[in-house]
Amino acid sequence: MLLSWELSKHVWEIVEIRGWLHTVRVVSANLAFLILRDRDGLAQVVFEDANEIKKLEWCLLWTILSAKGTVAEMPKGKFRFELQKASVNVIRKVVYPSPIDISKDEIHADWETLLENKVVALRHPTQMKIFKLAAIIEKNMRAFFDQNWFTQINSPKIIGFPTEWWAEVFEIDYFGRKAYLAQSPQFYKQMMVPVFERVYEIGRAYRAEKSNTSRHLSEILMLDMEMGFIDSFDDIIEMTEKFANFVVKQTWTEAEHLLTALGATKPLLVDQFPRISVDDLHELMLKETGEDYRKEKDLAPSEEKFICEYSAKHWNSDFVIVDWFPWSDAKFYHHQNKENPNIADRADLLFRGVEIVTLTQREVNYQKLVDQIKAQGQNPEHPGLKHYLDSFKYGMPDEWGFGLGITRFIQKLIGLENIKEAELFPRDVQRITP
Ligand code: AMO
Repeated sequence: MLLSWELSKHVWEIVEIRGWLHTVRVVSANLAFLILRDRDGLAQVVFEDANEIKKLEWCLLWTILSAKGTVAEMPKGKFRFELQKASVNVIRKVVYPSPIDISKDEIHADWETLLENKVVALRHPTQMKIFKLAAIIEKNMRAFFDQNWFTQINSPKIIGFPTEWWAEVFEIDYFGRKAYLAQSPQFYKQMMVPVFERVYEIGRAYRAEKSNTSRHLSEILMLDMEMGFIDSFDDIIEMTEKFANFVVKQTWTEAEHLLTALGATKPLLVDQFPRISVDDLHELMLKETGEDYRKEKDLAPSEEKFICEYSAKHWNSDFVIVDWFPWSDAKFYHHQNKENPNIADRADLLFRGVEIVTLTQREVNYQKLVDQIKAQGQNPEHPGLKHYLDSFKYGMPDEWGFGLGITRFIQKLIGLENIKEAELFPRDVQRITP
């Protein structure tokens, strides 16, 4: 049994392929064209025998079948290789009409209909390409960290204290106790630094996002890394630049056919990403657009969009780093800058209009961390914090790390309008099915 893409290697041989009925067009009693879909793509099968064509009667989309015929090379047409003089074996007939038509180059259905019928929509070749590509991107992310002596970990997703603060956390009833769905593996990846020194995790994170935007989901796929024993903030920036360069270049080498078919354009890439501080960005924004965000602690979405466009135009880079965020907006695990206590040792990596990575140096001094927790009105004795804090008592080196929203990165790399298009079964305020 061959796959559709293998036909080119068997011209004039009799071969068999198997898959799902994608479309069938009966031209006459003695001529029918069937398009069969398998895991790798589509293949055309031509029937010239009335008895074979009869077997296809009442077979609807998704009928499972195998077809045997002679491979021919076609000088023109959509399919360069096809099966001719074919016979068919109907393995499992489908008699329910498909809820959406996926036989065309594009799915013509509104967003809700598409999401509601995801089970079928995912079988469309464009959808298949998106998620094939997502798998390749994720594999390349792993490859980078594996090559740089990181150990992969898996941390719990039901936890005792919200890692990224109380806003946007899902509280759950855990056998009568209060628990939370992990917003990130933050505490756990830090606790693993004294064990492996360099760790990474690719896993689910949960954010109770009430806003229905094109860049937020309630369940996301995140890449988290954490490393000890580096000398400065610039070292983690350099690691992030190398990481992004590696993943983009490797993905383009490996999957250019998928990226091209999806209409993706290769990012503008430089070895060292342009950097701008939050304050300078506020000033630049004011100067260029008249919008004043100088009193804001974080970046406004319009500023993220602006600086990405500015960077592409003036600095030839689709990636841009914004650094020196105000200390007043820091999380308790962030490190306060030594020279300037008004800023945190934090930077965000922006890509094509959105923040995709937050990276920070961590506070590793046990007493200072306890004080920072108290300063934010929290109790360091909380059982959900105790074990995290313990790890700083017993030999924690200076350490840094980042969290990257994989789904957002895939969205922007392919150029998808909505983040939901980059998730198989997206979760948002309305949707917990399919
Ligand atoms: P942060 O909260 O900034 O940092 O999250 C890191 C990255 O995750 C992505 N992201 C989201 N993507 C889609 N929908 C959402 N609701 C959503 N929320 C976050 C973004 C963001 O840049 N613990 C820190 C990281 C660290 O310091 O290591 C953290 O979680 O791309």
